[in-house]
Formats: sequence, C-alpha cells, structure tokens
Amino acid sequence: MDNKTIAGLLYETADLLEIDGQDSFRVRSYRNAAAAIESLPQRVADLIQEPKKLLEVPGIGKGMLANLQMLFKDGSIEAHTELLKKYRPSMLELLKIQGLGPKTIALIWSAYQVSDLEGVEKLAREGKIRTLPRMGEKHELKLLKAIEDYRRIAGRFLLDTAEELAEKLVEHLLAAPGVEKVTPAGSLRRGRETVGDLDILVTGKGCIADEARQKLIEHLLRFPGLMDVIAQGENKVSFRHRNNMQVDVRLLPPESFGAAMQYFTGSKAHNVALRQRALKMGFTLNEYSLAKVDDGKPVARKTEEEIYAKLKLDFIPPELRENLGEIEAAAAHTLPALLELSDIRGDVHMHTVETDGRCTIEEMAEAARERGYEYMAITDHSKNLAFANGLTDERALVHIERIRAVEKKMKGIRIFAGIEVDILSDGELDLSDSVLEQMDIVIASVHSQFNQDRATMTERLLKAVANPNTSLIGHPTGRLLLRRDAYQFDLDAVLKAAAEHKVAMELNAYPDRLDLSDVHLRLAKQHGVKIVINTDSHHTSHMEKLRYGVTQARRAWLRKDDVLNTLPAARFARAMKHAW
Ligand code: DGT
Ligand code: CA
Ligand code: CA
Ligand code: ZN
Repeated sequence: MDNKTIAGLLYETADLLEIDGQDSFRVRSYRNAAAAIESLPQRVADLIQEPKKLLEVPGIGKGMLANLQMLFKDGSIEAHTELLKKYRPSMLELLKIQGLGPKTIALIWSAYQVSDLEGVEKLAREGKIRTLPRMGEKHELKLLKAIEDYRRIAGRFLLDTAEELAEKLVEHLLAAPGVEKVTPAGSLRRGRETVGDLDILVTGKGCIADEARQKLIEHLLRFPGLMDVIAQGENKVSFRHRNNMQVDVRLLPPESFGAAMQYFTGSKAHNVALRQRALKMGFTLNEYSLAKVDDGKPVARKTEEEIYAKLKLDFIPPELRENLGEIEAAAAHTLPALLELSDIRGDVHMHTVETDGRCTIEEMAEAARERGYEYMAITDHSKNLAFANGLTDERALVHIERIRAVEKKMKGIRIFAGIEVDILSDGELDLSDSVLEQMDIVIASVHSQFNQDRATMTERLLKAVANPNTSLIGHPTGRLLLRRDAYQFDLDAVLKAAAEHKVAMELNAYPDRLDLSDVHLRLAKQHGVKIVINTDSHHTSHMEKLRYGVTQARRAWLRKDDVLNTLPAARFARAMKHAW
C-alpha cells in the first residue's frame, strides 16, 4: 500500500467522522496524519516495522500509529469500516461534489436519511434543500450545477494517475509465468488528456491453453488494490481498483496480438474509418485480424505495423489515431515527423523556495542538468500572488542577482533568469517595466479573477500579449483538468495577436493542466504561434512530467520546429525576445 492510498483512506475517515458529528479534535487528527503521510519521503509500508520512527513524524501519535498498524494487519481502519457501515459508501461520492462538505452532507442525512448522489439531486430538484438551516435557493441551484459538473467528469482520471496504475499492473502481470508482453491500449496509449478506463492487453504462452489461462487469471486477481471483479470471461477480466478506476484486461494469443493492439488502442472513430478503408480494399478488419473478404484468410495480425502496411498506410503513431486526417496523411505519406521528448533542450518555468516552490535555485538547476538539459529558467511568482509570497520589484531584482550568481558558478547548464508575472485584472503586468526588462524570460499568467466576462478577459489577455516584455503566456486557458473549466475568452483573437507580436504560448505539461490542450495547440499552429513546453515545477521531482506535454504536442501534430525550447540556448534566448 503506498502513501497516497493510506492518506486517501485517512482523509476519507476524517470526512466520515465529521459527517458523524464527532469532535473536531478527532477529525483534525486524521487530516493531519493524512497530510503528513502524503508528504512523507519514506514509505509508511517500510516504516511500519519501526514504530519509533513513525511516531517521530509530526501528526502521527500513538492512536494513529495503532490505526496504521491495524491497516497493515487487516487491510482496513476500524473507524472507516464502521462509519461506512453506518452511512454507506455512496457518502464518499457525495464528498466529491464541489461545495458539498461533510457539514452539509450531515445536515441532509439527519433531515432526510439520504446519502447518495441521485437522492440528493432529487431533493434539490424538489426544493427540499433550500428549507434546511443555513441553506437557500442559491445553494440549491449551485448544488445542482455542481452535480452536473461532477457527472461530466466523474469516472475520468488524469493521465499520470492512469499511467501509474497501468505500470503497476504491467509489472504484476509480467511476473506471471507464460506472459511475454503486457501493453496498455485505449486512451492511455493514445495519450488522451484524461482516461476513462484502462485497457490492458496480455499475450504469451500463458494465454493459450485453458489451464495456463486459468492460472494467469488467478494471478491477476491477486493484484494488490483490486477491489471487485465486474466481469470475468475466458479471455477477459474487468475489475475495479481501489482508486475507483475500471480496468479491462484481455488475454490474447500471440499470433493475433497486433490486430488486438490496433483494435483496442482505438480510437473508435479511427477504427471505423480504418475498417472502411479495409473494406474498400477487399479486407475485413477486426480485433483478430485483417483478412480477405472472399476467403477469410488473414493477411496481417501479428503486429500493427503489418496491418497498416497491408492497408498501404504509413505507420500511424497512437497519439494521432483520432480520425482527424491521419489516415489520409498516412496514405499520402505526409504524416509529420512528430516532436520527441529528446528534442527538448530546456524547461523554463520553475519555482523555488523564494515563492511557492519547495527547492532552491541550485537544487532545481542541478536536477535540470541531471536530466541532460542545455538550459532552464527560474520563474518565480510576482507579488499579486500573495499566498505564494510573490516577488515585489525589489525582491525580484535581488532574486535575479541570485540566479545569475548560481549561473556563474554552475557548469554544464545555462540558467535563465525569469519571472512568472501575474496578468492583473486590467491586463497590466504585476511588476515594473524596468524590472521585467532585465529578465531573460517573462511568462505572463492569469492567476486571479477567472470570472471576468468574455470580452473583459479577452482584452486583458490581448493587453498582456501586446506588452513588449511578455515572452510567453503561461497556462493560457487556466483550466484545471477534472476540476476547473477554462476562463472565458476569445482564444482565436489572442492567438492572432500572439503571432503578430511573436509572443509564444505555453504548453504547461503538468498532468492536471495540459494547457494549451491538443485541440488548442493545433489552432495555435494554424496561427503560426510557437509553443514552449514547460513543467511549472515546484519541486525537482516534477520535472519528469514534461513528457506529458510532449505527448499532447504530438497529439496536436507538432514537430520539433513548432516548439521553441527545442532550440539551442542562444537562439532560444532570442526567441524569448520576440525574435523567432
Ligand atoms: P476511454 O476509456 O473513455 O478513455 O477511451 P478509450 O478509447 O480507451 O475507449 P474504450 O475503453 O471504451 O475502448 C478501448 C478501445 O476499444 C477504443 O479506443 C476502440 C476500441 N473499441 C471499443 N468499442 C468499440 C466499438 O464499438 N467499435 C470499434 N471499432 N472499436 C471499439
Ligand atoms: Ca479505455
Ligand atoms: Ca475499456
Ligand atoms: Zn502559474
């Protein structure tokens, strides 16, 4: 059991205790322990044998230690199990609704004994929420909207969450005898920004004979975290994981593995178009093979490459399989040479302890150098972001000096001095021109007043783009995947202006942002706007997230020359001063 899972259980317990009306001290003790475990560098699983060390962690006392020991012994926490018996698991889903906290849920429960989403929605529609103490019609409408939002995103997961689970499962399955290959397919393989369920394909000798297959399925069912089996057939097992994600595992014979890969990678739209092409050429295409229509003889099935080749297509990378012109391009041999992770020469959006980051300039630079980057930039926040301890003009100038000093003594990497400056509500930048002028890179970002109307927000961004100090716009739409929509503005107009002023757009690679999105990146390219892919790292461990940005760029058909941080340092520096 990993720390994240343990923390999740403790948070849930805290919420349930609060719903149960227990004293706030007890509730807090669970939340504190959860927070402590979340940011603990060592694994609780390793420390559990050394209770003394666990007790040294602030937030973990004797009582909590007993809970953790119980968790590792019986696989559950007593308070959690008991409360779930009392309130049913559907309560946990209710907690995920924006604005529906434990207090309100307790209120609804005590008035109506309703504890599930459908029930609460019905109450709200019948006007029965507004009559509760401290509630009104406004609360009720907000609640209905929140339920609607939740439904739209529920059951989808961020790319890194999906990938993490897939990697564990792949490892687990590879450990079974008779397994040669295990590959994620579906939306994860295509790199879609969020993933619905996991599709895992398994092949090898163990997938052929009945007995071996039975053994393999038994092994699969021992996967840690497997919660319940949804469906089980001869070649397929669907289960739900503890993190609520559904996983479809398919066992396939090696001779048709390529056909299965092709089919289950999708997308559905790509498959439908591909099948039409196959039919026109006298073939049928399904998850077993590409075969001749007349005699049913397979002509390709072992690898995807063979299948695309037989259909007279260049190989189509999974990221492009959305039926957005890739089949036509593959037929005409005009698929782009897509950007690769190795093309990236630097990551230029990073925070340090000077504002809300957790590492020093040196630590960030060291980590960037270890990744093999030629350059990087420190871009801390500006003062408008008060909760992040953003920089004033004075502090920004001192900070530049510090960055330049580290740059001087550090060999093997170029460190640019930059800033992530807030775009204020009227479009002005948060620091003086005389300070911004001294920066190698100015990332201008919106971090406040997301609710401006479309026209105002568009003006605000246009003004920031036109500011001669702006090098690029950070996380341009402000969305947080599965949590917050983009703010309203005319992206087309902003991109047009960006092309004119030679201001770049960021592709923020952090998996909960991926901003600009693949669709927007394509639009940016059409406008001739260049992209910079950044992680926005607040810790050295965040830097590896860059690959998620590269995946989205590939999905947008971007090449190396569409992305500025593939340039050598000197040329990149000029590009940050409007000279692309
Ligand atoms: P997701 O799970 O919503 O993130 O998206 P996918 O693309 O992983 O969709 P999923 O899991 O329903 O199915 C996996 C792949 O299987 C899908 O990308 C294409 C293929 N597939 C599923 N259903 C159909 C179908 O009815 N027709 C065709 N041609 N392919 C299908
Ligand atoms: Ca899927
Ligand atoms: Ca699926
Ligand atoms: Zn930011």
